[in-house]
Amino acid sequence: MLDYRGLAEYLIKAEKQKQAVFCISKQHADFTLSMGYKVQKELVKLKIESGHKVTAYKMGITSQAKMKQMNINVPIYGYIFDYMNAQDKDQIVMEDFIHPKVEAEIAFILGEDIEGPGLTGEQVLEKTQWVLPALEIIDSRYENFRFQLPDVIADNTSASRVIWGNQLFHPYDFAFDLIGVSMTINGELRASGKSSAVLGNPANSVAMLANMLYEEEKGKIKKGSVILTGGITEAVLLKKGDHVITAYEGMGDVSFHVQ
Ligand code: 0L1
Ligand code: MG
Repeated sequence: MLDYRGLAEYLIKAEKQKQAVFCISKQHADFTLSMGYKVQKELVKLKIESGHKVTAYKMGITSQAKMKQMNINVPIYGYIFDYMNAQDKDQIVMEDFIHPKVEAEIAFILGEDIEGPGLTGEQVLEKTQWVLPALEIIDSRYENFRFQLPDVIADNTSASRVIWGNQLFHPYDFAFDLIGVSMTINGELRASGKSSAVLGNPANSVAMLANMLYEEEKGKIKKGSVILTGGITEAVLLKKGDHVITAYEGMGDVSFHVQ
C-alpha cells in the first residue's frame, strides 16, 4: 500500500522549501484519482495538525478550455488555508513561490448549508449570501508545472494564495454567467474571459462541489463557507515586479503587486 502520509509530507516539504519535486505518478505508475485524494486528505490533516485552518474550498479545472488542455472531463477540488489569504492591493513576495501563476475567479459565500446529490446552480444561488471576485495564485509543487491529474489532486490542486476582492455582491445583483474579465499585467492585456467559462455559470461549480462531496460521503458544505469556483481566464505566469490588475465587469478591480 502507498504511504499516503509520507507522500503528503513530501509535497508539504516541497512547498516549504520552494523546491519543485518529481510527480508521484513518475514513481508510482498506478497512482489513481482516488489515491490522489487520499494523499490530499493526509496533506490537509498535516497542515491542520501544524496549526493551520481551512478557510475556503476551491474548485479547479472547471473550464472547457482547461479540461480539454488536460484531456479530462471532471473538475477537481482542494482547500485554501489561512496562510494563503491576501487582500486586494496587497503585495506578494516572489521568493515565497516556485513558479506562481494567477487566474481570475469568482467566489461564493454561503448563507445556508448546501448538500448533494443533484444540487443545481439555481439552488446554490438561493442559498448564497455573497459573491465576490478573487484572484487565485496557483503554484504547482511539481517540476515545470507538469503533472497527471492524480498528482495535482494530491498537491491540493496547486493551491497557493488567494487575493480576495474587497466588494461583496448579492447573488441576484448580476447574471453571474455574464461577467467579462480582463487581466492586465504592467499595463498589457494578458488574459480575458467570460464567467460562463466556468461550467456555464460559476454557481454550477459550487453545486458540483456539493455533489462531489456527497458522492464521497464527505458531508454538506456549511453556511458561511467560501468557495472559489475555478479559473475564468487562463493562468498567467508571474514574475518579480509584476503589477496585476483584473477588471470584473460591474464588480470592480482586484489587484496585487509581486515584490
Ligand atoms: O485552480 C485550478 O484550476 C488549478 C487546478 C490545477 C491545475 C493547475 O495547477 O494548472
Ligand atoms: Mg483556480
